[in-house]
Amino acid sequence: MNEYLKKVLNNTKNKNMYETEYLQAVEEVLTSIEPVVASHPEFERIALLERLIEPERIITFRVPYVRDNGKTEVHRGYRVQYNSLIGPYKGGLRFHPSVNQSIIKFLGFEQIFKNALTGLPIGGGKGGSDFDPKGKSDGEIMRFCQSFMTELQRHIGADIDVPAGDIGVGEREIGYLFGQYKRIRDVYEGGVLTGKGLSYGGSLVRKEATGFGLIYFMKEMLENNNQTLKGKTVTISGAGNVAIYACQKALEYGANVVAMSDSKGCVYDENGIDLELIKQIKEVERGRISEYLRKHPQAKYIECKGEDSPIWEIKTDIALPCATQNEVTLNSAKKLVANGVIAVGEGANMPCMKEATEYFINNKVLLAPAKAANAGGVAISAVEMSQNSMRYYLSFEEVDKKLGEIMTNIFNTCKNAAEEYNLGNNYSAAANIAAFKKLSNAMISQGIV
Ligand code: NDP
Ligand code: 2IT
Repeated sequence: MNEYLKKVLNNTKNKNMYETEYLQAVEEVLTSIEPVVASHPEFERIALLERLIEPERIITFRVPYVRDNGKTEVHRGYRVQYNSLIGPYKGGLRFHPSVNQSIIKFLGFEQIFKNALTGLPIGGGKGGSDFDPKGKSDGEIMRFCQSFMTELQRHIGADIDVPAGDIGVGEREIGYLFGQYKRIRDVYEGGVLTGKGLSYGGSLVRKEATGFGLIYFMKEMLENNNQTLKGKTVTISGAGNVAIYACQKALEYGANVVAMSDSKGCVYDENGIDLELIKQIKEVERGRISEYLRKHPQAKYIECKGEDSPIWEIKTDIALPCATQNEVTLNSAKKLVANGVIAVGEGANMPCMKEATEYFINNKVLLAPAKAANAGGVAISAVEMSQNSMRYYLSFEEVDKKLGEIMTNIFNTCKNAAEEYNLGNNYSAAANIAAFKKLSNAMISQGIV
């Protein structure tokens, strides 16, 4: 490895010794941008990498709220305002008990590159809390969101930092967060949050955007390699926002989705997944995916045990990890390859462990990297922001067309970088390089800040 890269990586490791997810994300990027860094020795003098890696600001705060039973719980809130080079900090909020500073920093770091790839004016940020929304009443969710926003509101704004959803944060939570922001700041500022409900400033297609975008990217990648989605078997982990709309678009293109999952287990339905039932269970009832069997008793439910998710043992042409980070282990990658997988599309952020990514690439599996393939969500968030600025709404068809164009552009950006740097089908490295080149140009133009 290039000496400067080695030095930066070692320093980052020493400074953030316990932040494993964060170090994983940084190492993955630093390793893949070597050809660019090696040809720009001047980067070292201006500490370009050190400045890109160090978040502009990390905010943590206390979030107390009262449970229905009268007891008070205290959680930790985070917002990492990572990088504002090319636009206001932009990225989701995650509510999940596993949330810690390492996870928010890894997500924020990835977001800078992803947002750069969209071609839209958005910087990178991420936030959230170790609060677990599961099993909480609407009242508890509302009080938690209000308490969270009471602190967060002083740090955000339509031209400063624009949060949105992620795991555990969907339209319901964004509604409560928006209401509290408006109440405290006494202003209607539509562009301060995205993923809003359609009745108060949300954009059509934002809900579907990440999942649809993933499939648009996958379609481009397959077609470029003389394949199509039609007739392909697909397995999708997760049954949340990304997974559901990836499933919907894959079905529209004639694929056969046979399995989906949640954090407790997966359902395998040879006859094809009944997506309307999944939506009913997950979006309406907020229940467990095992409920699927109440209507389709012939389907199989396989419980999650240990580190390897059972969904990756199912034979498939295309695997779409859409749940969470590091959900595809090397073992799982080996099973998928042994079963003949031809393509993997990362709907989640960093879903494949480092060794799994390498295994796919070495075995000629087409891998659609998260920073590129799941960028449709944040891209349509940016389109929501611009509609809010214009005080105007675009139609479903207009936004969907825009999404399709953005995903095609992102794919072409990756493909061109892969060609320029002789990376074959390693679109992961190509995405990192393309985003890094844009960011480093902006950094040089803006001086030492
Ligand atoms: P949701 O909360 O809507 O759904 C998450 C799904 O993944 C659920 O089915 C959940 O299971 C499962 N899951 C979550 N955490 C774990 C875990 N630790 N182990 C196993 N399963 C888990 O989130 P989203 O669909 O919005 O997000 C999914 C992924 O996509 C995340 O990585 C997110 O960062 C990424 N992403 C999201 C975007 C968006 O616009 N929402 C945009 C780009 C990326 P259960 O129901 O049991 O909790
Ligand atoms: O990871 C992501 O890109 C998101 N959770 C969406 C962020 C956004 O601002 O829409």
